[in-house]
Amino acid sequence: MSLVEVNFDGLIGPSHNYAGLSLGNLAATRHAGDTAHPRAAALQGLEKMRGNMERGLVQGFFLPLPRPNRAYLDALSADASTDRGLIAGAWSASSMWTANAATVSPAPDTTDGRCHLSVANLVTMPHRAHEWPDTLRQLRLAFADQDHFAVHGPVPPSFGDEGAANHMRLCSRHGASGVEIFVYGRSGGPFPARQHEQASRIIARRHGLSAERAVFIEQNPDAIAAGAFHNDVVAVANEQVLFCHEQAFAQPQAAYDEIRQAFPELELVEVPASAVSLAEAIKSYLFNAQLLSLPGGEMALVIPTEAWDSAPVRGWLEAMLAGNGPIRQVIPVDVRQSMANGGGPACLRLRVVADPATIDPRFLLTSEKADAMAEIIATSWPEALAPAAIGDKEIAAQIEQARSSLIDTVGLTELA
Ligand code: SUG
Repeated sequence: MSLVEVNFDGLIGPSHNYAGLSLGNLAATRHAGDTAHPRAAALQGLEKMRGNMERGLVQGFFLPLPRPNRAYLDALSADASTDRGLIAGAWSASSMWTANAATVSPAPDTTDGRCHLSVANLVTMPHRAHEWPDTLRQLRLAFADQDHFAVHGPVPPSFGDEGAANHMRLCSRHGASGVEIFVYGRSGGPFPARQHEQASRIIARRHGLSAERAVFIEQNPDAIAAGAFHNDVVAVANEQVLFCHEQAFAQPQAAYDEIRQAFPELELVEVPASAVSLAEAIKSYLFNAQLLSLPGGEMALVIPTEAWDSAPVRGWLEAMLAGNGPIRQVIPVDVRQSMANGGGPACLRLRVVADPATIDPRFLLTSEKADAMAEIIATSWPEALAPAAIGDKEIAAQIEQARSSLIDTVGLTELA
């Protein structure tokens, strides 16, 4: 059996919009009220997937969840007088950010030798707290093979869990056993701390990670206050490399020491605030990058174009590439529609280390499937969606029809 990293990107749904629902997510707040472009958004996301597939990596995807979420609207007893924010929450396409779908512990790390996935409860933000039941349905389909996978329900509330966005894994290579780093926040700052320490500890226990394989680190409260609402806005890891901002963790030196004790091969690539300020790191989303091991063995950093366009970030990246560090390539991608809601290349993907043959093939991308999806998106995703249109019956019907065409195309009729 050959274990490889498979990135599951969330296909950006036809209801993608800018409602400004996420307090503490500065990009989303800045773009609140803008007209969104769901078609362009989905095509941008699909191009990112296609790019990684063409680099020789196995690429998976998850479908957009049913939106508007009619059961949720019913539960809210929503009517014409209902708060616009609640209605927008039922329309949210936020499941596109699959780094928040689940936390994944690959088989080599767990006591029972299976890959464990826990769906994230996302309890902190109302518009995201109703994602998990439909996300869980997809996880249970994609990873139905119980010889290889164990799919868990959410951590009980009120311990907030936002999934892989607050989890990193260090290993010599993806198929080898690793050390998992759980990053949590403490409440008390101006913005919510979305990942509760107890949620992280519950996940480590239920996934069967032994004490030496799990490290718990507090996120820097200043980073949360500056807009790093998830750890993956200021840090990313791949194999032996941890790439992070010097202000990512509450006590950086103690954090590095603890990580190094659990994983002595650690290669730390730390960006100093003197080169890229915390504010610039968060604005440019330098760290919300996919740090990938390419089939040839090189490591590449897939960054948003916003990061490449930032003078201090570009300066730092060029110096890094000229040096002899472990990251040998930088690949900018255009995911501007998602970025405007605070979702960069890393937010859009969930990493699962597994043998692709054990995954339901309907969730794996091929170039034929990508072409067929692009066709559906180009013909049925709304070209534009303004906040005033949220709640409109005809647009709701168009969005539902668009999703159902996609379901037919990929043959995932269980999700209809
Ligand atoms: O939860 N934005 C998402 C962005 C999630 C990014 N994910 C990672 N960092 N892994 C969030 O804040 C904006 C929705 C709105 O305002 O309509 C939103 O939900």
